[in-house]
Amino acid sequence: MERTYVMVKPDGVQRCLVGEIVSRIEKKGLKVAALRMNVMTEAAAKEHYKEHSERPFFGSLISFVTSGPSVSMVIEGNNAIKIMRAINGATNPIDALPGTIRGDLAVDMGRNVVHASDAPESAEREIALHFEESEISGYPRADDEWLY
Ligand code: RTP
Ligand code: MG
Repeated sequence: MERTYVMVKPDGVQRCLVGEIVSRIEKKGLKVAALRMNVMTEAAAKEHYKEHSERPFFGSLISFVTSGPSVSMVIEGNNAIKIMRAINGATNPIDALPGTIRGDLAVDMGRNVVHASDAPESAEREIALHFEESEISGYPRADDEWLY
């Protein structure tokens, strides 16, 4: 089973989209293995997005992502990393297909509602940054045998 880090960004929380987003993930067949709402610290946000630290939008990205509560999750399942990227859709909502979270629920690049790790290395790094291993549950889903 693969794990990935997913966040409902502050705009998604403010727009009351948490239930909608978690529901899409659960219905797909991916397992919510950990979930928490908190305001991300500036230090955590800078570490989380450090690959973008030299980009012109870095400052506004950090202030946005720390501007209010966000929902952090560890999502688990076969191919969870690629599947979550597909569920979220393209970074820019202009390019995000209908049926994806960003395609259905967002209109602006800087307010694109969700985040998901983009590769196994970033998933491992981001999960370790935002969660203790003891916070991640290994419970079976009732429908596991039908999903797999
Ligand atoms: P995320 O990390 O948030 O899941 O998004 P992503 O992988 O699809 O896109 P990424 O390239 O990692 O960019 C991170 C976030 O920075 C904002 N961004 N703004 N103005 C710009 O050119 C620009 N490029 C990226 C977006 O909000 C993006 O989600
Ligand atoms: Mg990214």
